[in-house]
Amino acid sequence: MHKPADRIRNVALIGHRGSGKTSLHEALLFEAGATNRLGTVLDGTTVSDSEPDEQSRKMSISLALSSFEWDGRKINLIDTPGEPSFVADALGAMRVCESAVFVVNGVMGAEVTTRRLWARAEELDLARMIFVNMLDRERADFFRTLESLKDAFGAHVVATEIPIGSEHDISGVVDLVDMKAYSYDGDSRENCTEIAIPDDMQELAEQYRELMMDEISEVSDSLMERYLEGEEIAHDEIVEVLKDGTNHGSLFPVTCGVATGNLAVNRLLDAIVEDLPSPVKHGSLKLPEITLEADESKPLYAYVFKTRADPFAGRINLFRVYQGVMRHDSHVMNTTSHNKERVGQLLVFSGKDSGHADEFGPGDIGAVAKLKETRAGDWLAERDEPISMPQIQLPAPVMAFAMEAQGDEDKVFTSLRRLQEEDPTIDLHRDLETGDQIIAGLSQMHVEVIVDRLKERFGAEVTLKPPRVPYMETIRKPAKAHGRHKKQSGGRGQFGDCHIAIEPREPGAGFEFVNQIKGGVIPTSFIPAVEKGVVEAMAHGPIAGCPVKDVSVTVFDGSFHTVDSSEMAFKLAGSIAMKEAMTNASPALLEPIMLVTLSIPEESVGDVIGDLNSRRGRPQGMDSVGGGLTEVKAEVPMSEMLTYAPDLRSLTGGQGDYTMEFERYEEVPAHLQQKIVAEATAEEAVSA
Ligand SMILES: Nc1nc2c(ncn2[C@@H]2O[C@H](COP(=O)(O)OP(=O)(O)OP(=O)(O)O)[C@@H](O)[C@H]2O)c(=O)[nH]1
Ligand SMILES: [Mg+2]
Repeated sequence: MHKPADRIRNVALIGHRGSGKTSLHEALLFEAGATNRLGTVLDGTTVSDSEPDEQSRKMSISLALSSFEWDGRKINLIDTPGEPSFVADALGAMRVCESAVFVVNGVMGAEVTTRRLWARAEELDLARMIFVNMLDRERADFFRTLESLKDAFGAHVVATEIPIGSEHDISGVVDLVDMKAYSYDGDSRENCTEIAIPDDMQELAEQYRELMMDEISEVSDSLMERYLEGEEIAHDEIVEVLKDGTNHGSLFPVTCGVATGNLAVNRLLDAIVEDLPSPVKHGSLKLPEITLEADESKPLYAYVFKTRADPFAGRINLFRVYQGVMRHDSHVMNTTSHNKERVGQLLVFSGKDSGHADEFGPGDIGAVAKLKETRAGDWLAERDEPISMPQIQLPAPVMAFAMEAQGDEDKVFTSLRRLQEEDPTIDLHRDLETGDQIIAGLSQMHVEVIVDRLKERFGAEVTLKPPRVPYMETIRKPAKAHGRHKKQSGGRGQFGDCHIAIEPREPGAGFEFVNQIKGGVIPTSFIPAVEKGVVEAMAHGPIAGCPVKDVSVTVFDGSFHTVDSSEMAFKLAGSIAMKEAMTNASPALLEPIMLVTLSIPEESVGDVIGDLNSRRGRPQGMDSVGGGLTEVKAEVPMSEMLTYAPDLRSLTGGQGDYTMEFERYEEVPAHLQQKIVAEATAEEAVSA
């Protein structure tokens, strides 16, 4: 039997790198009785950082699902990585959950990844709660963190509890709904005792309860009136309105505690089942082709959101059932590959182990092993009918390395392709000019993790060459051009003729092709050929031969010949026109700018910033984060950061650490353009 949909909670743990998601996941499992000991990230003994590289790097790399029962509900809890290189998994998890618990470091407040992912959660319409973690740390401050959360996410962020004590002396929490206090002793499952609100906290608690009531009354007109008139509001009504506001994204309750100390984690568990929506409550999924309801009597539709490549167990696919029931020993259709798949064993992950399940009902999340042609992004359904999920926008893999396979090349490439199924932000391709095999990811670390996994899991090895900067080109003003391809040398001639107008688009808007041909001056069947020619010309910009982006191209006139016109001729005409148009459109060379986040000892801040300045870096702010460390953020062109790791090491006596991610493209300063053009031309000469 499966769990009824209204008894399910699908929850993603989201937040900045190192905010304590994995530790909280561990504590929630322990508290719910799904495990019997509290593993730690430091010892590499948590349930969700189960991969060897996650344990050695002390960070999450892939999402991890755990399913367990609490208070008669089934909670599917997904731990996600905070490191931006692995954001695909955080977004994948958010896509299939109704709600997210944002885990925030009580020293650092609302950090950059937390803010970014909050915006994505908003787009996906997720119910959200916040857990302010690490309150036992030096310089942690719940109230300052709360302010930073309100600054970042607005007034509807509302504390429903406040901590008792701070830093090393944190001992419990006051519940502002019930006005009850709880004290914690040790980290065992029975560590929580109800106590009287400490005298010296009475006033603070009253004050924060009032702030909470102000916000809660905002979302209910009937409650607002009585609240303003000074009427006592019944406890149940507060709870109901809080739940409703959270479900509809008009309230974001903030709770707090210490994940590694299992402090107040039991209360978060209660809040998850009580305040966060079930799949039924959250409503149906409206897709362009069909609306899916959490109804078990309707045909099955399940969405695969994660594929894991295991060298021994084969492929494991994680899916979310949106409608109907997924049964073991059954057959389903993959609506993308149009294959019939046999569903053998269904898997459920709970704590350290996985077990078998007979079926997963609507709203539930589960796993299946050994499907042949199914991977993340596919739908499994009863019938092979077209169905799509709105695409999640993923960052582009800009950090590209040429690589060389060591030993068995076939093994390297099949293994790489399997890792690519796990992570859609990896790009593998061959550089057509140099013939190099390229592997690209979101950061150097991202690519290194893939190369390590290749070796660890599949025993396949590659060496990386130094990365190359993916320069691009664009245009700054509109231009028109005429392209004509005509050949009449015996036999059948060739004739293609088109007029195009091009204009710049917003940065990041991409390529657009508009057909404004009237009266059939170019037959419709040849228009795609013109576009093809245009696209081919855009592969090599007029300045340095780099790909061209963010351009709108309109074909508005032309002519044809009934006998001599062909696709090839129109393609050439399109290409000729585009080359000329780009030259006249004030072309510009663009370089990728990276957002670099450094964590360095306070005493080396001056040296590091001086060095960043010499790399054309622009500091964006810094924060001291405790432990004698300062976090510095800066925007720096990628070309200046290719071999940064050893330099940072020597600037900081080995103490510094950094991550970087792609931010945007910017024009290369004029005085540097020449050098880049010269290098690009030299490279072309070598490979030619
Ligand atoms: N003092 C203290 N340390 C904590 C707490 N929660 C987590 N930590 C520590 O902080 C570090 C990061 O914790 P993780 O649980 O790995 O954080 P995460 O959010 O999963 O990190 P990523 O997966 O890299 O995004 C680890 O060393 C934890 O032991 C806490 O409440 N108090
Ligand atoms: Mg983690």
